[in-house]
Amino acid sequence: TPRYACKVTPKPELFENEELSMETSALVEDFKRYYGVYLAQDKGSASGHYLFHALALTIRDRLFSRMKQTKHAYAASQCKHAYYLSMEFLMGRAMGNAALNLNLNKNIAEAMHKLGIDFEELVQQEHDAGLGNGGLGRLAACFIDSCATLQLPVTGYGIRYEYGMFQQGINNGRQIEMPDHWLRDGNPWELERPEFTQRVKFGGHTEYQRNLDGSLSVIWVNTNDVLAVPYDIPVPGYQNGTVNKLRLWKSAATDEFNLEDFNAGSYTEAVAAKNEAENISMVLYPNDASENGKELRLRQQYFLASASLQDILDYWITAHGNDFSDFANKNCFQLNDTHPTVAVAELMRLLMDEHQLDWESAWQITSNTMAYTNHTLLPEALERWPVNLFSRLLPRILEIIYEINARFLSEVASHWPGDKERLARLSIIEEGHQQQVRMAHLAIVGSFSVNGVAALHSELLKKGLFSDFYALWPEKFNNKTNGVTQRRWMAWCNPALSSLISDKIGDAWLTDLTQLRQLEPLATDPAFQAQWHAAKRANKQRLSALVEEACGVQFNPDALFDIQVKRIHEYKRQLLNILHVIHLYDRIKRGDTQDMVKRCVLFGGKAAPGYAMAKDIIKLINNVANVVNNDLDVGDMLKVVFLPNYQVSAMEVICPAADLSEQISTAGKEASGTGNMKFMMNGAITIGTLDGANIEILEEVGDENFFLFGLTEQEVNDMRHHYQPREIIAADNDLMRVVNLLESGHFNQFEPGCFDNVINAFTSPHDPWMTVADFRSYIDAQAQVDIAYHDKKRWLTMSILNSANSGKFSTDRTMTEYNQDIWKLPQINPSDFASS
Ligand code: 4GP
Repeated sequence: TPRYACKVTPKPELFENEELSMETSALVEDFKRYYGVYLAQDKGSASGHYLFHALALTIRDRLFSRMKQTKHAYAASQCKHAYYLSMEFLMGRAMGNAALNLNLNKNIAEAMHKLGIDFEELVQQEHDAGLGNGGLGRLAACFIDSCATLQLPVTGYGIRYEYGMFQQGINNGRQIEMPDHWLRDGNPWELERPEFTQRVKFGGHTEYQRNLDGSLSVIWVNTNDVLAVPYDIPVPGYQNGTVNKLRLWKSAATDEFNLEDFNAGSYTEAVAAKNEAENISMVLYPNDASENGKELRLRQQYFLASASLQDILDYWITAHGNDFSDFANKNCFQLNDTHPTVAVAELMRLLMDEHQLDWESAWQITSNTMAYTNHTLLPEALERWPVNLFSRLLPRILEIIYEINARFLSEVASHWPGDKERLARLSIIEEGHQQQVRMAHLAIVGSFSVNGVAALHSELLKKGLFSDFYALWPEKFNNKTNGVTQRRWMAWCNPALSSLISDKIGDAWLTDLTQLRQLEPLATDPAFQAQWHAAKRANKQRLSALVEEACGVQFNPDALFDIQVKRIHEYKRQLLNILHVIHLYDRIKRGDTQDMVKRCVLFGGKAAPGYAMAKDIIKLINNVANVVNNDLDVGDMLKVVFLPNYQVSAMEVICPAADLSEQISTAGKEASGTGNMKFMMNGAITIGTLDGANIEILEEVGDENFFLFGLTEQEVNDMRHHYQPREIIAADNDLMRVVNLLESGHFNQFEPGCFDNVINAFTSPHDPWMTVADFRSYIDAQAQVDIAYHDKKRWLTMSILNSANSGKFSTDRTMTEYNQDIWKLPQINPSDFASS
């Protein structure tokens, strides 16, 4: 799999003959010490691995010293703190971002140059931290970046998976999965904190115990405990002295061996049994927006919730003893989807069983500190756990969930007397041949805030999925439209465009993205357009080089770069995109190329290993690409690639180079999208449906700067009942030709039948994604794209206006809203607190 390159500015030539500043000299000295002493290397060896580590350790010192100061400031101010609990943090690479946020970019490039080393190459040595699947995990990473930049006391809690998201290879057009042992070469950014190790219980049973005062308390006994060892990763704010913390838990076995085995002389077997404990943090489940119904996954969820809450309570107790009266005023937990929701019951357990609070006080605290974010409406992603699994793995937690449910249902019954059906619909426990715990219900009942991730999505939650809860507690529901951090997604990954922008409007946009609006008057300025075009073209060349290296296909930087990168999922409709590609191919073969522009179409994304249809779609894309790219009639009118192993560092090269951003999900299915925002910021124009945050992008940029097509969410639902794709195909000659090509086996001449499943799916009246219904309007919108791209000036105006109007989509705005409406944290500047 290729390593994705990302350019670093400024170029070393700038520093010839300059005196080294103090900062740069210190970097040189530290680097030499790490390289020569700590890593014991000499000049001759110069392996990239050691050079990278020496620089990482040099930077890390500067991060950790600020992290200490930040921690001290939070403690001294006794301020409220929020915790972002998430099973995924898709961080990507850290070095470039750290250099930028510490304002050391220039000094490091200079120091490395002095030593004859290329900073850019070192940056590319770093392995992506792929501890997430896609949108939800990358969002968490952008959130903590913005919180640090806003100087908000927020800590991330997650799992330190030994194996992150798998590495994707392509073999004969099909996805193959390879393990991602990202820690193999060591992770210089983390610091192990064994002194904060926690114990997490599993299994066993509960017993009642009479206390000295005659009251009863519950003890959870005979458990198989697992240790949770924390590793801290610094999260630097943008040039502001704040460095927050991401704490990731690794599981470890306790030293208690199975004594029977041990005494029977089975020492080795007893030691080997420790594996079960260590497995908990072994691997990230590679499914996005779909069910992970395995026991190990529930273990992971409880492991994260329990270790994190115990850690936070320990910290509280150090300062306040067993007095929890102010706890809810000083702490807030944001649950990233239902994955960490078992925290609701776990906090109850800890407060009651470990710290002797009564139910009412514990519930007061829990229900005033938990807040839940939903990230998808797809029914297959709604987590449910079998009651019998829960009772075997977490018996005490299940008892508490039952009690929460009983109290909740009595509230429902008094609100809607006699409404048995509603009671069944709302219950945390789903009845049926196998009882299940509905995690979303537990999350809503236990939280004071419930939010969706874009305006449409939050409305659909209220109208559909959670309508009964909305009727009961309308005040809990709110929207927080997603964003992305412009530090990584513009400043770092697109230096060409960023320096052009900063030259014109200054660099305040780095912490206030709405400043980009100042570019609006320049949108039609010919000189500015020429510079914009030059920056975009350089980025397109950079991507072309990557494509050539990874796929052996040449992208012409003057062609339209048409890009769809995201997880492969039927609702995202990569299929619709490839149908358009086939249509273009068919037109070229017919000689109908009037008004057609040269296009380079790039797909990228991983399919969940068990998702057969998504894997077939990857195969189809590759087969079509193979035919198109090797057809002499097509030439460079059309090129198609599937770029393997799409990941954060790949997007850093891709989004600055995009002209057209494909956001073409079936309306009502994409909760928000965040790739759409990265593309917009970097001056790509969206072709998209009225779905998720596309709607808000369209609002910001105006319909003359957006290619809109497709059914609305309402229309999709109305049409469902009388959907006849075969009739639509028969009535549309272009579509008919596309389907004929597919059915005739044109793209699978030596693999007969290999696309039957795909063809059957999209031609079925039951196709939930209604691909055929949107074909005509998509093709027409694409024709408009061609017309616009022919007119270079018009296209550049649109491109500049997209970037200029992307201010809303910074996570700085998103986090400010979470803070104002949910967390209510003060901003803390570490330099206001003397450090010790
Ligand atoms: C994703 C949604 O599919 C995407 O629309 C959204 O932008 C992102 O969350 C962040 O909110 N959902 C998931 C998931 O990744 O696993 O449910």
